Amino acid sequence: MFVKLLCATILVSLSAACSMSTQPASQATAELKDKDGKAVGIATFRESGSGVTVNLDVKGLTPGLHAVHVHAVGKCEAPAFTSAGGHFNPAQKKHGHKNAEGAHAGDLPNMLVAKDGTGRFEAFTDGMTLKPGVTSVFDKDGSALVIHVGVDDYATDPTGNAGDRAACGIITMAQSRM
Ligand SMILES: [Cu+2]
Repeated sequence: MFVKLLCATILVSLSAACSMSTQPASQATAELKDKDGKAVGIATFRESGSGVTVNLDVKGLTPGLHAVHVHAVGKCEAPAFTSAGGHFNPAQKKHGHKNAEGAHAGDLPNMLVAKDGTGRFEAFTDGMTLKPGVTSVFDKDGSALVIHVGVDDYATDPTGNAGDRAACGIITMAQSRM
């Protein structure tokens, strides 16, 4: 019985490896950590024909509204996370959905964190892709999901006046699930 189970496990891993090498990514994740290196949640990215749906599930953050962006570099060096660069902006636009010259591809809606420090979020964007291309988050230096201490005003270029960076996670291709 044990041997049979083991074989099944190996088969599953092999088929996952095979499909990864032949299919473009349709799903990605980012493990979010705060400035102390504590895990504070996960971001999931799912690509469909028309865009990418971003889901966040977080804990241990301060209650209230927080800006959420995809930043241009897949590097999260605590405590300031400035290593993640500015907002992901392959189209060279200005910041914010209320900005006439906006928005950055990485601009996402604010997320509400409840009194207990948890928050959930779902947003859809057609500004970025997971598959290769000019708007792919998997460009040469990768990309990161950043949650800010403050609120995005959706207008102030280039940051949305969202304050320091509270959490950061490198966007990583997920193993495809069959
Ligand atoms: Cu940001």
